[in-house]
Amino acid sequence: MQVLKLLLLTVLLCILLHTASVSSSESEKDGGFCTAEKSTDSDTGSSSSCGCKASRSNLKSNEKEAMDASDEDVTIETEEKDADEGDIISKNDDAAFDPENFPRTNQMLFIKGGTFSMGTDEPVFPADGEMPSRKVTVDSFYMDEYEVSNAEFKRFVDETKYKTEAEKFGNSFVMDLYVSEETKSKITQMVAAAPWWLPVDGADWRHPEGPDSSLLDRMDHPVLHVSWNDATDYCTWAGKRLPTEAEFEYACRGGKEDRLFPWGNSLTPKGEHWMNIWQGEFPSSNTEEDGYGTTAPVS
Ligand SMILES: [Ca+2]
Repeated sequence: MQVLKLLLLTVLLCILLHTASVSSSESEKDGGFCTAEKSTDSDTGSSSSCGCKASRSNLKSNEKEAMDASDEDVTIETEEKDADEGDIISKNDDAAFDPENFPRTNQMLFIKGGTFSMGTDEPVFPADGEMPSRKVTVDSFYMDEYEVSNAEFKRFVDETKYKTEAEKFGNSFVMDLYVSEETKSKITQMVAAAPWWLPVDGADWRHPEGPDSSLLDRMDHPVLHVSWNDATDYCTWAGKRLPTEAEFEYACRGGKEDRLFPWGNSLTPKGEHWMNIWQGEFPSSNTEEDGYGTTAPVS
């Protein structure tokens, strides 16, 4: 049951992150990972930009740091590219990827509440259960501008010593196209309904494709292998909460009605890729025409 549960949560997170990537190209109200209620912070006499009742008293200062850091160049030590695989993994697990080297990505945007058409009468995949289209009203809220990066998640783990459910279970599901042959050779089980998701021992947020993978050059990519429980605990630490499905969809739509994407209905406006999805034959071949085979940087 734990394996099945993790599979479902992994798929759910991929969908959420994918949707967030869609919206991050152009929308000012793009999706994120955490959200917070609109508040005037009257208790503190201040008005933080996120408005949330932060459990971390330094949230406001952190956000200022984020704004200050946003103009700084991101520096990744390139010499690590020359290290051998084992060395890379050990460095990855240590302080070599100090999140202080990365700009904060916990900025929030205010999204004014309203009524919108949620779902669709013309679903691409009816099994997703997104039909019919119905009117839904949401209150104003704040939402993270970016998905939670590996660097941001590492701050949480470093501070709380948190263990994700994938780490506790000892495995998670990975797309077979991105699993090494050595790792594949150790897999003895598959899920008949989705054989491209392989249960990989040792796959977790630090090792997205299994024990022989690392976060090298991906600290600014969205964290993976995070369950709903993990995400909820992260948000609590950050003084926020997860968005509801309605809030998330409302934000991702960017104020548009009856549009497939925040910018309109064209998959590739001006012949350009404005979002990171799969190109090629799913699930056997990804041509990566949009520049990314898996995740893309969150900002
Ligand atoms: Ca892609």
